[in-house]
Amino acid sequence: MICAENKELEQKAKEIRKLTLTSIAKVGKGHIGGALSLCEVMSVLYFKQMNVRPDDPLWDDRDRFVLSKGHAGPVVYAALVLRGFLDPSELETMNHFGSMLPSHCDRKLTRGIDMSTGSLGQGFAAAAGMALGAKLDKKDCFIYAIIGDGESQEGLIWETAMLAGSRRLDHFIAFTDYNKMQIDGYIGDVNDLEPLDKKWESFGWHVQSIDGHDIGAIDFAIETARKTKGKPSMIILNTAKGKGAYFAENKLESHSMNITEEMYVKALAEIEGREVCL
Ligand SMILES: Cc1ncc(C[n+]2csc(CCOP(=O)(O)OP(=O)(O)O)c2C)c(N)n1
Repeated sequence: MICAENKELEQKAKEIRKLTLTSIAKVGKGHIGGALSLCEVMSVLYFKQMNVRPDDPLWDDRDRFVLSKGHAGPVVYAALVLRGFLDPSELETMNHFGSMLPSHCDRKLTRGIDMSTGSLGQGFAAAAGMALGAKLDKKDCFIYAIIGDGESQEGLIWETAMLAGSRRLDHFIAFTDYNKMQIDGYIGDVNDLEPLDKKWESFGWHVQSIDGHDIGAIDFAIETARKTKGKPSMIILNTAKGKGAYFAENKLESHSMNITEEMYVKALAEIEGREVCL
């Protein structure tokens, strides 16, 4: 039973990966690396854990989701399309002038987006505000947020960590996309975060560190976080930047790169498990 459910979520993650790759490849360039590292967590959130209503995206009691590393917007759009918030044809307009799907998330433009993000650190702070507001209103909803490891070099992340810990925001569940790379280098070379788990613990958070591409581990970690009382939760997702696309996986240059038709066709075939002759 549990295995069958995980298989379905793995399939959804694959669909999210394909749509993310396709939408960025159609534009010809974009932040592919930090989007592809998130396909599994987006699958578990949007197809199991999050209490949302595609036909009523502003429903007051919904769980909220904030992609604080807003440059990975395409992976959220892929999940929103598959979950029924957006029409698939809208993806074809992504990042074009006048599109409702800009490269970075914008809550005023896109159905299902709870916060505009792109200036690193700010989305996370806004998400903590949502969690505090929900607590004051005695609402039972959960607030989910994803931050990057490069983003974790921002001071605002740690101001927010301090606030959420001291206010014991136990309906605030955050993830760090720990792909060990940022825009211009390896995290360890630019400004090392280690020991990352101990840092979050010292700010009063419940911390779990897992394989960020393991659907079962992600699901179990969220279940554990939801049951944890009196502390916000940080789930450190150990991921590979560019996961699943041969030209991007674990490559520094995948942060934002050009994608040719040939690269796209080959990568899509690999994700689908097909042979391709070019
Ligand atoms: C406040 C701010 N400073 C700098 C940037 C430029 N910037 C965009 S993405 C990025 C690196 C982010 O790295 P990370 O959070 O690890 O994202 P990932 O590698 O997972 O895509 C930077 C510095 C920004 N968007 N906002």
